[in-house]
Amino acid sequence: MNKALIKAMAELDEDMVIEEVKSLIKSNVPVLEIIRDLQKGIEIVGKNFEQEKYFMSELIISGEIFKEVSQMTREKFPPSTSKYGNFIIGTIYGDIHDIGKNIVATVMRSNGFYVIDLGTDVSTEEFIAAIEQYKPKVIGISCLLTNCFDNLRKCIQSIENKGFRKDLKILIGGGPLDEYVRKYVKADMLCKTIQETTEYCKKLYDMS
Ligand code: B12
Repeated sequence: MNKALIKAMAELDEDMVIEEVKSLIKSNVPVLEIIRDLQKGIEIVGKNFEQEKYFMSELIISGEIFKEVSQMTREKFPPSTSKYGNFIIGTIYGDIHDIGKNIVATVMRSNGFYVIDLGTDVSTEEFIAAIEQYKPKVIGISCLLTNCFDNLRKCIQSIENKGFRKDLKILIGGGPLDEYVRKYVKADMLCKTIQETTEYCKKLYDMS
C-alpha cells in the first residue's frame, strides 16, 4: 500500500499523483496495485463529498485525475488476440460513472476477451439487444448509485424474463455495492476487484 499515493489522490494533488504513479510504474509495482491505491484515495474523496467537505467540483477533478493516470497505465494492458469469448459491459441507466467500468473493460480485453462496451446510462433494451447479438456467457453491469439499484434489479429481471438467464451469468460491480445489493438485484456475482472479475470470467469460459 502506497500511503503517499492514497493521500495525494485524496487531496486532489494532481502533480503528486502523476509523479507517484510514474515512479511506481518505473519500479515495476504491479499496475493493479497502483489502481487499488488510487481507488482508496478516491474513496476518501467520496467520503469528503458525503460529509460536505468537498463539493461537486472536487468530485469532477478526482474523476479527471483518475482518468488521466489510468491512461498512463494502459500500455501495461496491451489488447490480446481474443482466446476466451465475448464480454458485454455497461453502466446501468441513470448512472454515468465509468472509470471502474473502463478499467475492467481494458483489463478484460488484455486478458483475451472480446469486450463490447455499451458505455454509460445503458437501457435494459440496449443490454438485451447486445446479448441477442453477441451471445456472451457473461455480462457485467456497473452501478455506483444507490438510487439506481432498482434500475439494476429491473434490468436483470427483464433479462431473466427474456429467457437468457439459463446460459448467462450476470456480474455486477461498483464501489457502493455489497452482498445485500447483489441478492436484492438477483445478480450471480459481485466483483470488487479486477482480479476477481477476470478469474471468474475465465473459469466460466474454461468450463465450456
Ligand atoms: C469520480 C466520481 C464521480 C465523477 C465520475 C466521473 C466518471 N467519468 O466516472 C462525477 C463527478 C461525474 C460523479 C457524479 C456523481 N456522483 Co459520483 N463519485 C465519484 C467517486 C468519488 C469515485 C468513483 C470512481 O471512479 N472510483 C474509482 C473506480 C476505479 O472504482 P469503482 O467504480 O468502484 O470500480 C472498481 C470496482 O468497483 C470494480 N467495478 C466497477 N464497475 C464494475 C463493473 C463490473 C461488471 C465489475 C465486475 C466490476 C466493476 O472494478 C473497479 C476497479 O477495481 C465516488 C466515490 C466512491 N466511493 O465510489 C462518487 C460517488 C459514487 N458519487 C456519488 C454521487 C452522489 C454522485 C452524483 C449523484 C453527485 C451529484 N449530486 O450530482 C453524480 C451522479 C451523476 C450520475 N447520474 O451518474 C456518490 C454515490 C452515493 C450513493 N450511495 O448513491 C458517491 C459514492 C460519493 C459519495 N460517497 O457520496 N461522481
